[in-house]
Amino acid sequence: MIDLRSDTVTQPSAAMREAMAQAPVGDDVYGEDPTVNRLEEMAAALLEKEAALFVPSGVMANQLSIRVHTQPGDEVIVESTSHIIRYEGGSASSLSQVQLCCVPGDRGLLSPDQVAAAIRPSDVHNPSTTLLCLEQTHNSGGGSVYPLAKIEGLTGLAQEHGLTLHLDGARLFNATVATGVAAAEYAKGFDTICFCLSKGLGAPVGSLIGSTRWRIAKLRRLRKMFGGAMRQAGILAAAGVYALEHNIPRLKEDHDNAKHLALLLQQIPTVFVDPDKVETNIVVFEVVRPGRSTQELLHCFKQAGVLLNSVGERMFRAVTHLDVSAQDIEEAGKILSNVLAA
Ligand code: TLP
Repeated sequence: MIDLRSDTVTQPSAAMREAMAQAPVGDDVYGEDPTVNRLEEMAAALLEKEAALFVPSGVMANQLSIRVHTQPGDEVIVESTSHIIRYEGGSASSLSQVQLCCVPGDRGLLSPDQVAAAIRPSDVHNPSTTLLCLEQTHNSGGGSVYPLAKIEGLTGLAQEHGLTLHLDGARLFNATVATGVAAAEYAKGFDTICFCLSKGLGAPVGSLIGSTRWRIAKLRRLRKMFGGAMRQAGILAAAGVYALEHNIPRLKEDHDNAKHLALLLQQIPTVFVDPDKVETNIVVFEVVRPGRSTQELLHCFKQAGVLLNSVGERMFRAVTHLDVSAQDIEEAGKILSNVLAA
């Protein structure tokens, strides 16, 4: 089975498991886990932030960040198809009691004009717009990369209006590898920035949030409150240390594989895809063949040996990752072509 549902499906390698088995550990709630401390220091250094916090998931990283920046009743600007609005179970409204102002972007990317129009004027009737959240790379946008200049425009605008800024950088390193821009450059204007270890970097668990020392202290308390403080978490953090040391540059292979898959898909008459828009490891494509439902198509692909996710009516997402080789991509292209010709 060629599993292209997500880069979250990656298995920890033998070397990563070995690093986990050997990790020195302690009780992280007491701040005594040397491997967690090491991972947090590595993340802070990569992001050039004062400190970082290890949390169990990307959703928790986003939700803790929203909580730390807002008061109940505030409004948070997000892109309409962002992970925060689509895939986090409505948690911003239940855990932080904020409302989300959804602005539709171009492949997930917002412009400063759009954000400026969404910021509420100060008026007793209006919610206070206090936070802008961006996503790098943009998942539903098809792995699109926010150019640094655009980020700088948005962070500058938000700062002028007194907004705080959070970056959901679940796939931040896909952006750094695609563009050559350092993670710290992208991180600069953000008050909090998170990235995931459990996607293309191949670790089984975990995300990191980078910020100032005082905000990380607040986030640490909130993490406890949200039930995300862990004990001998070094066993998990060791996988993260390994991932940061070994698995960043190889993301380029995933990007090459995604581009190649898009080129193969483009040759199928019933598929619409633009390979020029594939910048990182996500390929979103449309099947324009009427007659079979999205679920039926997913089932047929699976029967033939390829797992995909749907992201809309006859819209599919294929994500490349470290457990998928160039040969698997050739094979997947053939399988999808045969299924759609049948
Ligand atoms: N994305 C998952 C699903 O939840 C959709 C995937 O398969 O792509 N931010 C972004 C941009 C993400 O893509 C994800 C996961 C998260 C946050 C949440 O990370 P986890 O799953 O660790 O909570």
